[in-house]
Amino acid sequence: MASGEGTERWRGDKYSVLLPTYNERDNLPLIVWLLVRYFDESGFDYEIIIIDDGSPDGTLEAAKQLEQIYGSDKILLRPRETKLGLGTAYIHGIQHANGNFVFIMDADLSHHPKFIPEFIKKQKEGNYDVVSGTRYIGNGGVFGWDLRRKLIRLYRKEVLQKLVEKCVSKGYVFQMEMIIRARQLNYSIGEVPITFVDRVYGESKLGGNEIVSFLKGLLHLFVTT
Ligand SMILES: Nc1nc2c(ncn2[C@@H]2O[C@H](COP(=O)(O)OP(=O)(O)OP(=O)(O)O)[C@@H](O)[C@H]2O)c(=O)[nH]1
Ligand SMILES: *[C@@H]1O[C@H](CO)[C@@H](O)[C@H](O)[C@H]1NC(C)=O
Repeated sequence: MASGEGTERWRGDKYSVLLPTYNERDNLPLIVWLLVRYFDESGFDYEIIIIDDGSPDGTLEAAKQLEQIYGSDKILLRPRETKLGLGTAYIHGIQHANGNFVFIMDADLSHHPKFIPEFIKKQKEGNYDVVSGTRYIGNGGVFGWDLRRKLIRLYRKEVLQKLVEKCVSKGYVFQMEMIIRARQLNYSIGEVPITFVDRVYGESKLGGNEIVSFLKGLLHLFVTT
């Protein structure tokens, strides 16, 4: 976690989190609450860009409530009319990103925002272009990327822009293609070892304490807004 001094040193960096959503009404408040919590603790400047593609479950309405709660400087809604796919959702999101760094993660709670500060720390350690979550740390220069799984990633914005232009795949293959192309283009890539569990609500990802804390946080919001 950044100390006051560290925060001072890195003033000027801003992190845009891209959250593409399709039918994530139930997950979105929790993921946003966790993101806000970890960013606020670490003291880094951030914004969360929600790209909803006309979800029939009312995700956008939930997102509007979150914008009310956390402020339109923190929660940016950049919806589209129809489901146009994950790849173009990222392109759309980047166009609206004010940060010089961009986090990509799913809103479906398959990624835990608690790793965010570690990604930021790792990026600064090696001045990396990309930081990727990895299940194993390779030795002897062998990268331990787990290509079968979707991961949180942190990109320099201009690097992400170049990569998305080059990628042709759809869906979550797109996320794999991005890291493969990053490697081909010789971008520097840092790794953060992350513990893997399927979903936040799964066996061990989000502990009971965190759920309780989330519910308390929600209650507090209802009382104070
Ligand atoms: N904006 C937008 N978000 C999407 C779309 N498809 C999936 N998402 C979101 O992207 C994240 C990854 O979801 P997945 O369901 O794994 O999407 P996918 O990787 O395209 O895989 P499938 O949809 O299962 O084929 C989640 O936060 C989804 O809500 C889309 O077409 N548009
Ligand atoms: C990346 O580095 C390798 C090895 O140094 C080199 O052969 C290759 O041309 C480089 N690729 C690009 C796109 O610069």
